Amino acid sequence: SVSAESMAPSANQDFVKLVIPKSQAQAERIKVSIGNNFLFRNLDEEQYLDVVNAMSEKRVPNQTTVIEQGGVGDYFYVVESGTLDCFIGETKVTNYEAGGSFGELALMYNAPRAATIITTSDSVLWALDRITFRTILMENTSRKRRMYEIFLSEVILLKSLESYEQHKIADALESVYFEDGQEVVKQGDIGDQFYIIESGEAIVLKTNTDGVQQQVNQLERGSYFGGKYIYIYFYHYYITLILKSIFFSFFLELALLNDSPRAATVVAHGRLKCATLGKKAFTRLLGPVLDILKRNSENYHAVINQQS
Ligand code: 1OR
Repeated sequence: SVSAESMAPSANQDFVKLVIPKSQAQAERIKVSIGNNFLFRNLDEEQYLDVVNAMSEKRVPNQTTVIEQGGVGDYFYVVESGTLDCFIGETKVTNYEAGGSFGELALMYNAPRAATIITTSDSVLWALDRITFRTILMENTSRKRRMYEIFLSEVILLKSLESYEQHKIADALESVYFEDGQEVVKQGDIGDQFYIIESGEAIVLKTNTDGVQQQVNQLERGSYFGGKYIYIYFYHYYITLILKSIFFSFFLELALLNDSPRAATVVAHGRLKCATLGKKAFTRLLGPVLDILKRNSENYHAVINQQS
């Protein structure tokens, strides 16, 4: 059964809250499913409750089309369990698993569905209706995407990405601030954050085996670090151009995906603002991006040239 209650009179829209009754167990499962999803960050208690109330559970067998490209947007979906593939035309562009979400674009822009989404195993989804999505989740999402849009299109590593892929990264970013002299990452620490400089400068310091600390690089807006030391590999003088082009993909891969301690210290030089990404999101979002970059050799050279 579905009931509806009017929203507080203070709101100047005719938003009628949708309340689909749920068991404690269902509410708990929703909490887990959206726990790692960036679109649900920063909701206050009431908004969170409104979202949970409005969600409906959809059990979808394997090989079911959940969204059809060109169709009308009705729901936004969060994956509780199962797996799905996303196709644009005949081409598979991405896939989803527990914690993932899709179907926001048609709701945000009143546009036809941009892709087809099909289950590749029996799945449990939570569907959020268009009105609740627009009323509660959209503002934050589009604000963040707008805020980072220009910035991400300037970051050399991310330049060649489709704007939708940049938007997914924007969803996951958080801004952090550092004062002059403050350490952002420390050599030897095991860290799990990746940083892109939004404004300000940072200095990269490396302590050699004799214990002498030296400045090895200076970073500015658009530079990135903490993704396991991309710059170390490019910066080192003994990596010749030839070596670079042969081993570039290896270095990049290694730089992004290994788990070694921080290879250098990065210190704020003046006030520093960074956009940061946790390791899980980093690997999930930028791991696949590597494949795209690898296919794009022009961009490879751009990256190499910028770093050397
Ligand atoms: P929607 O409401 O349009 C289809 O319904 C959903 O597929 C869409 O929202 C997104 O949530 C999801 N471009 C557009 N939509 C995508 C893409 C995508 N990937 C997933 N969806 N890509 C850009 C291709 C030029 C693929 C990026 C990897």
